[in-house]
Amino acid sequence: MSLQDTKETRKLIMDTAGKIITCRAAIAWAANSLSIEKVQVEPPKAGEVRIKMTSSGICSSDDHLLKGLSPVNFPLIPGHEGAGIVESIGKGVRSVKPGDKVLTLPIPQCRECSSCLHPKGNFCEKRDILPSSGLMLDGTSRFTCKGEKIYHSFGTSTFSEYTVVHEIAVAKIDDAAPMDKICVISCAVPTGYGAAVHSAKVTPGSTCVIFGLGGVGLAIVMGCKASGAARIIGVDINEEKFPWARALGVTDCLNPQNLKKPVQEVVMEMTGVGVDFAFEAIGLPETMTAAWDCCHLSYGVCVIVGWAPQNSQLSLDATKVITGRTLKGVALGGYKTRDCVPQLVTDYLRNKINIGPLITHQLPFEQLHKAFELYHAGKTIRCVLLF
Ligand code: PAD
Ligand code: ZN
Repeated sequence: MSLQDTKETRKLIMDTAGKIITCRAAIAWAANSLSIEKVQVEPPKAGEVRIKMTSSGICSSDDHLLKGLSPVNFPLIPGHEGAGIVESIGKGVRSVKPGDKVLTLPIPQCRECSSCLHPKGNFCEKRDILPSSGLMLDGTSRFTCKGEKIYHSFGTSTFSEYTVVHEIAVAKIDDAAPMDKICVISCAVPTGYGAAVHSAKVTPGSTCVIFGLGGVGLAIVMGCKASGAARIIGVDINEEKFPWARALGVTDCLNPQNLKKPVQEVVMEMTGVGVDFAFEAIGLPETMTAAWDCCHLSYGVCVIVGWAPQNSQLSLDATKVITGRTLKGVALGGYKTRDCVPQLVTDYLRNKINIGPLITHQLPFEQLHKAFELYHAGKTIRCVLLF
């Protein structure tokens, strides 16, 4: 059955609205223990939306939780980079209706909290990361398996045929969006492209360095290129990423493991003065420090995108903090998600952003383990699971 088929979708909505749905979902019973199970998904409560998923990307942040690198409650359903069709809505939901194409938002936009009300803030206080409860805002879960409560993750849990998400974490998107690919505009694209274009505001003619050439790092490359950067240096220990990176505009590729000096010294030598913009898209304190050390002392901007493990600390040379460089972190590109993500979809449909190169693999959901094997072997940029 094709989910793009509106008639089938309508039938499905009529059959299931208001009922508990039994469907397949991936459950992480503990760290490093993932299996596909039959789960029960409750109907949405007030302010919630139940979504029939069509696709979900595998992001390093899912892997981060699955490895137990941040505290979460298990068992949980992972996944946050999702696209789907609204199956039913709870009381009071106005921004979407059954049949709408939507993206899930790992950072919601409640439009009421201090972050949402501030012109520059996007780290909504109603998110469920840092810290994570794994529960909906009313303190309960919508998933059970074999009679046991299953926790949500990122407030999205997209590795499930059906999920329940708060209305504030759903973006209605253009009807023309291809539902087997568009999921990457739920996380990788806003995160990376936005880090360059919206957060760092990369300038024409500038020099940039990007640490980590995965889905997020390559979306940063796309943002740097679109902003007119003249030189884009890509750093990764996996040289299989280099051809993809070059195709998107990386001018110089460096593998730190093959260098005789620390990568930041090599970047300094290559540029003479340091880079205008440095990005870290790996999630390790040592590469964050290296990115900072690549920046021009007086006007370089270092943007941290990678998610470091719990309790890790950054250590910087304190004497060189006063020189004028900027260090900043950014989540989801700094975008106010419900306002901006639908526009990114429209920009893609108008050929202003190309998401094609980020999606190297698409696999049916039941091949989840193969998808993770490919990801861990460094063979994928984004592998998209299809439901
Ligand atoms: P990915 O695993 O696809 O890519 C990471 C890349 O880094 C891979 O190509 C690795 O080979 C490379 N790498 C690993 N270790 C090193 C090293 N020591 N030196 C150089 N290269 C290395 O991940 P991703 O692109 O999905 O995500 C990247 C990070 O961004 C990750 O930490 C993730 O949790 C974070 C993230 N942040 C946000 C946000 O909003 N800030 C959103 C989504 C993802
Ligand atoms: Zn993500």
